Amino acid sequence: MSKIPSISSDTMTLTRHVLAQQKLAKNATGDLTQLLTSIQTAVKVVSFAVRKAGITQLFGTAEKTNVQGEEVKKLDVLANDLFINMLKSSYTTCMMVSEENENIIEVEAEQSGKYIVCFDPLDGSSNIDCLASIGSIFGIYRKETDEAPSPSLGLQPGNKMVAAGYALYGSATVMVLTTGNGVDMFMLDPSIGEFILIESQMKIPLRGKIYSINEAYENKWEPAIKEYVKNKKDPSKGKPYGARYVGSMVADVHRTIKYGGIFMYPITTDAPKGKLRLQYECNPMAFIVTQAGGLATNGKIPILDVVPTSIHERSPIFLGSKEDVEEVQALINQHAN
Ligand code: AHM
Ligand code: MG
Repeated sequence: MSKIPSISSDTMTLTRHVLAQQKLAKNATGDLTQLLTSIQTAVKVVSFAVRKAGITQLFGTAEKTNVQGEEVKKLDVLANDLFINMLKSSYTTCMMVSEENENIIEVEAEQSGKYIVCFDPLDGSSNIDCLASIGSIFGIYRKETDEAPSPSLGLQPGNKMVAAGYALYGSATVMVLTTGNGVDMFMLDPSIGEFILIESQMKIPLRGKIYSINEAYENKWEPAIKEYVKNKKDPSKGKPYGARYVGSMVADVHRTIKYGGIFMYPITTDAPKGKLRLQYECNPMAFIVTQAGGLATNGKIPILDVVPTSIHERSPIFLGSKEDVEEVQALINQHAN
């Protein structure tokens, strides 16, 4: 008689996990659970589309039009539409800020809710065509007043976030999430289409052995960053670090959380404010890393304390293991004095 493979009958799914947390929170209405469910749906479809795009490219089965005869959407446009449509129809969101939209996205009154969501629907898009890892990033804020949606409502500092997460479309699809009570990781099980809890209360090592920065810009860095990276390669300053840089923030930050070390995107002479965006790249990652016991700074103050002045504002960022971030910060301070 053939045996049924062992299947858990008590799997901790992402939705179940969020529901359990909601039960613990005072005055919870279930809206955040609903919101996160809508993001999960967007992420599942993006994950499917990313895998399909890979196969399409490898086997040359590109369809130029879909069944309705419409042009097949580019992945980043598709991901953006998915996030917007799923969030709108969750009845939990009043306003969105997306990397793909110059202006805020307002939700009509009938569908509006109390949350503001800032997201980068498909980060690392230059990696799509070579099949390297890409991701989605999001940060969730509460609308604290009765004001109508406006860009100024999207200018809350990161320390006001109620939840943040990212999805990594790598060799598997994972979602890493915090609602302010630590960080948990869920892996998409394609056989049941559910995110399953695989690591609870993730903790970033106190110190790592890897630095992650685009070293091609060395000539454009400030002296403190040059010195820091030089030190990391100098055997007389301790065991040299390894270097890793995917060029996809989600992949680089995920590795940093798992293995420890530091991820840096400092200012350069070409990008005097840094490259990465505060509201939907730096802040959600800073919240997650901080919740995992690490640090995230812009080189002056914690990223989460920066008060944004525009929705697409850029910021330099140094994040990762506590001791590694403290070390680069100490050098930056030393050079500033
Ligand atoms: P994108 O939002 O246009 O994809 O750019 C963001 C990406 C990050 O994922 C990554 O950390 C960074 O840009 C890499 O930039 P660079 O190629 O300058 O090193
Ligand atoms: Mg991006």
